Amino acid sequence: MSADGPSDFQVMGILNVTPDSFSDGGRFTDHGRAVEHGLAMERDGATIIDVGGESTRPGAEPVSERDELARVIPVIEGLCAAGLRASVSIDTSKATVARAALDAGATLINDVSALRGDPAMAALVASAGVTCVLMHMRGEPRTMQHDPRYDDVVGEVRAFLEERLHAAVEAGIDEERIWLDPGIGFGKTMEHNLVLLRELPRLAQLGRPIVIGTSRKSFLGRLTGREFTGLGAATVATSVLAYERGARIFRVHDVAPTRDALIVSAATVRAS
Ligand code: PMM
Repeated sequence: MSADGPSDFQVMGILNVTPDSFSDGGRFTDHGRAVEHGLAMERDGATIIDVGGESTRPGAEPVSERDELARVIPVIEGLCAAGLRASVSIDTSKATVARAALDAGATLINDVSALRGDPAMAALVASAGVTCVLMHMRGEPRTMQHDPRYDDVVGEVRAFLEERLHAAVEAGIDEERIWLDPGIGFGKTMEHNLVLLRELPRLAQLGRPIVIGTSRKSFLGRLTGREFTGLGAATVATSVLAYERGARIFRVHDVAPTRDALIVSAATVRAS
């Protein structure tokens, strides 16, 4: 990816095909435009395109399987037909949607419920032999931001991810194919998000690649006083800090600046 060889991080470009996501809702409900945007993110340096058809923003209502399939499958097919070389990830908690996405060309399952949302998901990931992201979430999107509390947010998130990692391995998923994500903004206050970012090394100690998704999230808006479209620099700042603290996969809307910042960060960390 960088001019001087392969990098040790990946940028996952967000492609939400939903009317109401955190910050880009409604922009890519047209399938052709969604495919174009996915290809543009690849040109900008994304090595993974994360396609999602169910909004998980705070307060979001669940989406039917039929609607979710109708949103994401044509986009995955379109990306693959257009010759995308980046991996396609499906952001879903439903095994039927994940199955159809794999058939359409996806090779990664991003499950914000960490295999708890659908009893068939773990067996699907195990039998398909694909990589999965297991994310921490307190509660469910509809209610998760109603006064979230922890005694020790880092310890509790770490214990949760460790438990889900063991459950996934028990279910037959190859440990080498599991990535972990603290779920920034999922049942967490601004302070919880900031402490989790600062203490990421404690999650990296679990020995699996750490995925981080801060992109345009509302705590950055609160800190900077900006609307979500003006949160590119704030997102880059958290990504650089998270890289330095052990995160390796960055789920973002603004791919090019994140890629550039991470290339410079990686080179700086490696410099001798
Ligand atoms: N955030 C959102 C959706 N999916 N998946 C992972 N693994 N990590 C995240 O932080 C995450 C996610 C919500 O953000 P969006 O509505 O901007 O996509």
